[in-house]
Amino acid sequence: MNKLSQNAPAKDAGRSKLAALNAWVAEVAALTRPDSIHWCDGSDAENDALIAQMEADGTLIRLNTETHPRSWLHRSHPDDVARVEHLTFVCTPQQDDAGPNNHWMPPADGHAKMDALFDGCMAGRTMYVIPYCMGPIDSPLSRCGVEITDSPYVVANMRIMTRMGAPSLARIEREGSFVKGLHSIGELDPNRRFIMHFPEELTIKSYGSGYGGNALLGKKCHALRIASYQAKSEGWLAEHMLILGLENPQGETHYIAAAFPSACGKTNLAMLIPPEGYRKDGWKVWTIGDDICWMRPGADGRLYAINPEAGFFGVAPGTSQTSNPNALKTIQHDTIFTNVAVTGDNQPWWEGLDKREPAIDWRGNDYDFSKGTPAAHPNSRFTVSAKQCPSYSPKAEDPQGVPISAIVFGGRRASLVPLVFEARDWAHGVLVGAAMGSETTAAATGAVGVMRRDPMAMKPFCGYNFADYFSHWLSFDKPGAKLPKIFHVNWFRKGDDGRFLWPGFGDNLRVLEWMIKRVTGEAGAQETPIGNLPNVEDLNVAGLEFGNEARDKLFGFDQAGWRAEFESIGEYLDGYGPRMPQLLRKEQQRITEALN
Ligand code: OXD
Ligand code: MN
Repeated sequence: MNKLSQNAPAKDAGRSKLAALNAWVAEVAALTRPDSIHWCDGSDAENDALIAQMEADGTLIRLNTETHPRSWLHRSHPDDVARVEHLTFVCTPQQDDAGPNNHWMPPADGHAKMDALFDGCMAGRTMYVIPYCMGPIDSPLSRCGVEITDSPYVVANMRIMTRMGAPSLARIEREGSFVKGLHSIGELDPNRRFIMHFPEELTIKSYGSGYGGNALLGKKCHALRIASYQAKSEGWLAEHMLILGLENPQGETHYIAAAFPSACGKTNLAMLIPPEGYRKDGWKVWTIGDDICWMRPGADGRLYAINPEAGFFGVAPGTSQTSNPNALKTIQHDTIFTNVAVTGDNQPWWEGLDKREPAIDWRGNDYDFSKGTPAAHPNSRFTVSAKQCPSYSPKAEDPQGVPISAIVFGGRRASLVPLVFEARDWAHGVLVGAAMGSETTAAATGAVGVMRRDPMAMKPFCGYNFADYFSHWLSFDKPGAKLPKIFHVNWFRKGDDGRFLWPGFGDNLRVLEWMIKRVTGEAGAQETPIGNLPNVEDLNVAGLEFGNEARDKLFGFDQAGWRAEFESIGEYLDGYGPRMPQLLRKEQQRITEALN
């Protein structure tokens, strides 16, 4: 037995609320047959021992200790670098409950398939039991889970991404309920890889991958797929959204939740540094979260949100002093990098970081410039505690969450979609979210740059039928509700020459300011069938220069193009059949008529 495996199991008490947990751990151990079992307490000593073990066996490579203290590089199996949507299943008794948006399997078949893979898979390995809490440990909005895994890399990442260890176990003991997540890296064979969800059993089984979204089960599997299902039955929302606070010169802070598909700039927006003029005037952006948002109505009718995560699992390529200086500061120490390149002096490097030359590529080979392939994997990542971020808000730890003033949807759209528009009311806003489209990115395996509908950026993450999900969203509009305004943005509109028309990054603050001024009734807009668009003069564009093409495309609206778009949205909604809420269909028809 290694040093880590000598700790005692959780307080054994057949009578305590941990009985169910103890029984499940015993059942999993009987199936997977590990050499030893280690209950994670989340302590520094435990982490140090795990890191030392991973450094010794080559799982982690120490980076330059002067420039990046206590930071590590992990090189994954080259076939295991992203989420695998085609191998991700939602197992409900009725296929219709999973919906056309999910791959489906009957629960009994799902369990049988997974249990056959798990049979004996931990022989020769240590089985780690990770109690964790998604959200501040004392928040009524938080939920607990336990992940069992045979990957020490997963343990080290879960320690950063969640509130993991003894306090979570204590909460599980108090509450008695938790989400069960069983994970094994198996043989890392793409042909023996599945990520299965059993929402009605609050259970996840994941085999054959060590990649974040497939293996850190607190993240996409629990906090989105299982939580979205729980949220529907309990009257809240689990969303793929960043949360930020926008503080104005008067010292008032408005909170904004924004949904963008994976690798579309959520981390950059969440950590935005305002342009110089704004900074001088006293504007500030506070980071609450960069990927996931759980919201529920408070006693005053507003939606209150928490970030269930405790860290960032951010996309490295493109992160730079220009795009996200706060992220660069955040990842300067105590960070795990996965699949980045390294420089000659062993510093992490990725495309877009700076002009230095990488020496070793993400696979560990000497970097060969002549091949023209990227040195870092396009989906290379950093895992880092949110507390290291200079803009991290103390309100992120508030058990009550923060009140949301605006919800933003957005995607990568090279054409048609203007910079920003406002939905006229909640139902229209739900349609705007449901109709969202975006070009695919490297965050999932498969083709990149293909436009697909990605409602509320939840296409890969909604744990049940999208038609029911849209009904659930619509149900929040009831007497007494004080719902946020809903907006749509597109930072990625291109001109005829293929260049981006909007500067993006810090300048996105100008758009956020307009949104908050719409909320407070201080900014103007023109009404159009697709929603309220700012005139150029409604936005503070001081210091920016736009040619006619940029003005037209960013602030204008192309009626014929939108007519075609709404026809395609109608067809998309029809794909969900009779479960699609009539109200959404009516909204689509209302706008189609206005466009005609
Ligand atoms: C992520 C993703 O890792 O969306 O956040 O893929
Ligand atoms: Mn994400």
